[in-house]
Amino acid sequence: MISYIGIGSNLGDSKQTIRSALQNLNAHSSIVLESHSHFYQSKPHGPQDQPDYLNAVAKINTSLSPLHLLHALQAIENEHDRVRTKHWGPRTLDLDILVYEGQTLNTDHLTIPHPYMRERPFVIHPMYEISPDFVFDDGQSLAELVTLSPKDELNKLEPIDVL
Ligand code: ROI
Repeated sequence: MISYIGIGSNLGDSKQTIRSALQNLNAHSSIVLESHSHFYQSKPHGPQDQPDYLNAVAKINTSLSPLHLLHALQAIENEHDRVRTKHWGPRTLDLDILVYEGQTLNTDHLTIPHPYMRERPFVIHPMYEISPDFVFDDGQSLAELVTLSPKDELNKLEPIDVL
């Protein structure tokens, strides 16, 4: 199944952390990394009293169920010594399931599609870069969201070798 993963970091060496997280995804026996976006630097959404973020989006192919995928992502977060002191506070690594092919889910642990993704430029623009034709199950296209979403908040970094 195709799934898109949002990746964020704003503590430590974020570029190295995201690069390593992409490698961890690809190294998982039930995950194939299909593609990933450039890395984008952005101001924090929500609480402003934290460092700028580095964000990227990965497209994966996986045989894991959404819940098993969530657990695999949490294991990768933990490998990166994720410290999370407060809700919406700074973190070394954040991996979010954005969408999972053919699934809508609304549980305490997991909501798919990700409830805030459509209003977040740091998700919309990187995802559009790798899947410009993507359309949500309700018919809204990523292309339309991109026209509504300010891109000037994002600073696209030079490509780096990941794999
Ligand atoms: N802001 C940005 N720019 N990038 C993120 O990944 C991010 N993640 C979050 C909050 C705190 C909402 N803000 C963010 O969880």
